[in-house]
Amino acid sequence: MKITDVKIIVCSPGRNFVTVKIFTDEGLTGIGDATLNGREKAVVAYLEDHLVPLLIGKDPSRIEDIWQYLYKGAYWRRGPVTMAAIAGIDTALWDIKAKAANMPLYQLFGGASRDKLLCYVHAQGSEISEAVEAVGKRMDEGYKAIRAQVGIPGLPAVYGTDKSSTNTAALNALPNEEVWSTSKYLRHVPNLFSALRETHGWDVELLHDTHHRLTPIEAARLGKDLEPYRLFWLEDTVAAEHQEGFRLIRKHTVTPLAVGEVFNTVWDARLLIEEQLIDYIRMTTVHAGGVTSLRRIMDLAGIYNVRTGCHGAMDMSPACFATNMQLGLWAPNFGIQEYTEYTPETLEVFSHNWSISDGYLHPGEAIGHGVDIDEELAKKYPYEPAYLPVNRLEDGTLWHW
Ligand code: KDG
Ligand code: MG
Repeated sequence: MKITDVKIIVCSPGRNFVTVKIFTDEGLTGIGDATLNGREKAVVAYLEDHLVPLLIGKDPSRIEDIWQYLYKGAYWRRGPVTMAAIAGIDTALWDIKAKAANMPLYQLFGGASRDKLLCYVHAQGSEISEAVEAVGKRMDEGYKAIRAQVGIPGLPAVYGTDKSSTNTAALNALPNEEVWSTSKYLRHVPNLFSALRETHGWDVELLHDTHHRLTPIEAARLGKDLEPYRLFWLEDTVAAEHQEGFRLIRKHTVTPLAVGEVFNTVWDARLLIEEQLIDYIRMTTVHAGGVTSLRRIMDLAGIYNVRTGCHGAMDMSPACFATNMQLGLWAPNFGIQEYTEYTPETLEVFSHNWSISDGYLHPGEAIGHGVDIDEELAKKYPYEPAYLPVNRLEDGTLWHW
């Protein structure tokens, strides 16, 4: 088999998505997600100018060699643009390999380790009472694990509490500016989880995302303050360029820690995993360089009792989400999969095979990873410039968003 063509398809059926579609001389095609929110066109240029020309005529079954060629052969390794581009190609190649074998992708990894995947959904409110009600609604829908976020008194809407800033195709051609105060946040968040346990009891798993805003000692404080409420995980407490910072957090709290949605290679997580400084690794197919590398990272994590919890926000396409699920079905150390609903338009453009019931994801038995793109329909939703927000402290200092 030979690769005859590679198309890069950009569409915005709710969010911008970059999709790699690989064609072969035997008629098999595969798709992969290469979306990098807010930097989509940088990935498109990297793919079109530098990677696609290298692929024409190559044997698509030699996935490992192609991955190594694209990673090592560039000389300039790592980074979100590079790794998202490699991921798009790698995922499409795995899709083709599974189709050639006439199997769902998870079978190529060694088969299923479980029947269904526990997932978590989001619930939020501008005030505690609203967030408590939102969590209750999610429980009524059958979800067993829920990420809860709440507005902070004295601050305008913060991350995860205002749908308009994070959850729709971000509406500004330039980034929104939000305001942040760590001390106000640290004082308020434990009240949310106290109210949640008081109202909803202990039979629901609760998660929380700090979105990289704390220092290690502040994260240690938050982890300690949340201990009485037994969270499933506390996510992204600190910006993790400084992996050693987690040693300090770990020393002070038994609240389980999750991190990694912005990581690109195993090198971003090696120390965290090997020293067992985290409990869940959040790396996801598209931003971690595809199936070839994420599978290795998951295996490394498993050796050190770190479980998976792939980033599953709606700013990665259904091709990424479905591939995460294929890996999740296999991974012996699967933990949980984030699930945020796609727009109906997205699900029309990307045909899919998964279903959800009673708080679990069912990846389905479609051949390949199970997602395809309707190219004609995709043309109806052209790219829209959109940025994630930025954050400033109350005195104007630029902070982590
Ligand atoms: O593009 C950034 C989003 O995917 C991110 O803000 C969502 O933190 C997130 C999460 O945990 O889903
Ligand atoms: Mg997050």
